[in-house]
Amino acid sequence: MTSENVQVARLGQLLESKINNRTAHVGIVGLGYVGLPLVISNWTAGYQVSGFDIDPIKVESLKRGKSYISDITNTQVAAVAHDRSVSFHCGLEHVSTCDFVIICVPTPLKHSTDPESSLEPDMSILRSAIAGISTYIRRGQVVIIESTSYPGTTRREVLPILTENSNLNVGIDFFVAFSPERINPGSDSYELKSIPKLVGGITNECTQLVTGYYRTIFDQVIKVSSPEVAELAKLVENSYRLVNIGFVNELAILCEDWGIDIWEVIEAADSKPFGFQKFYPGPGVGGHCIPVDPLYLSWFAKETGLTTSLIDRASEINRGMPSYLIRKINKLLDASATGGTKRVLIIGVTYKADVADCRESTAFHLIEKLSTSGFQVDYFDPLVTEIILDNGTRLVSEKFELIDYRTYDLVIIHTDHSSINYLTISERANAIFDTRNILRRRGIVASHISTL
Ligand code: SAJ
Repeated sequence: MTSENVQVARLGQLLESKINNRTAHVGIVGLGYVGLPLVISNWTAGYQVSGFDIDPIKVESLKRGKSYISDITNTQVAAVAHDRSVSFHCGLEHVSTCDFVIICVPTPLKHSTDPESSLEPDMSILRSAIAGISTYIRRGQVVIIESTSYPGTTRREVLPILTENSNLNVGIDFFVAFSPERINPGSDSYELKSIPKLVGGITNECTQLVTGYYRTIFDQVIKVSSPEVAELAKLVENSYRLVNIGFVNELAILCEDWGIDIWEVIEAADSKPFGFQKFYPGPGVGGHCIPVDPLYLSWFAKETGLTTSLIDRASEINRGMPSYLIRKINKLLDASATGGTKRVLIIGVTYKADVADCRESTAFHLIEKLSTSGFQVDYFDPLVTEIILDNGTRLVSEKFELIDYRTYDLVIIHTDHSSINYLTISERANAIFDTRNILRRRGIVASHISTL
């Protein structure tokens, strides 16, 4: 064996022993909906854990045992925060004491107030986090990227930053891999550890070490041949959803003209026991993943002189749904033409049912478009007490029991939270536009209720 191989073997053995006897020190950079559950998973597995976040409010909240993630309880955070083996930091200097450093920072799109404009990746947060840790990276460490990004990010964006200041050789002195997050917000059907974990290392040694580590956290770890495969697999998972949601949204618009019930069509197609997964039309696509990640793939294709016409068109259809809803709402209200300012009540403003998360929620685009069209807009959401629109307007949720439905020309169901009393709404509202078909799914059908 060459001296290099001996060195790698020794480093690998040292890390493997730290994994096996749980003496490894795991650093998690970015304590959001991905990083915070990982802090808890690593603590549960018995590791020493350091959490790092640039937001001092988050760090202080965690130190006080308080959660800011809807899927993580205060009890879970308190158990972790009061344990001597866990610490939370704003600065990154402690990274040098970690054996594993997992990067879970956001990779959003560049902000645009126009929901129908084309968007580009915003890599600034990831680049800044990597530059930050590169100061403290040392021999023998393992760096894992979990932040979603386009193929080649780990190899061509992250690795050069890590090596330029450290003179370390990847796969020899330190190890780097990509492993996509697969968090499922608001879902209790899949516990984090039960969701299979993909791992693609820069070298085989990188893949081996990271796989061995994740096997102490996740039930199933799947090795792939490169970081690019792991990066692209994540984008494929979410592009699959974006395209199929775009497909049913387009169908909903066509079925409106054809006078065919799209909801019945979907259930009929779903009677096929194989080769079909149902998606539902809606007010558009929100959340941190589905409207965002596929555009990293679309952008990467364009950067390489190629196109992803399906993703682009699906994204365009989904982003156009709020405008389509406005046209539909105008038709519904013209039908009940009464003078004066039209008042509408939005039910549910989060991006999907039963999560207190408004990121990329189409409710905001809908409210802004309604307001600029002269409507008086109120909202009710049991999980969100107030919202701030892009233009700075602050809205406070109505109290369900105090809503006077007679004063609204139209009630629009945007998010179908399961806790809402839809029967009360259906009995008291003058007219309802149910973009989720939740009323019919609850057996509530009436002439004053319309849907997509
Ligand atoms: N939506 C529709 N019609 C559908 C499904 C979703 O309009 O048939 C809308 C939702 O209302 C929401 C958006 O699309 O606004 C995204 O919904 P989602 O069900 O995909 O939920 P997310 O964004 O929380 O997606 C996450 C993803 N998880 C990861 O990326 C790690 C996704 O891969 C999961 O499949 C999804 O959770 C899930 O199944 O809950």
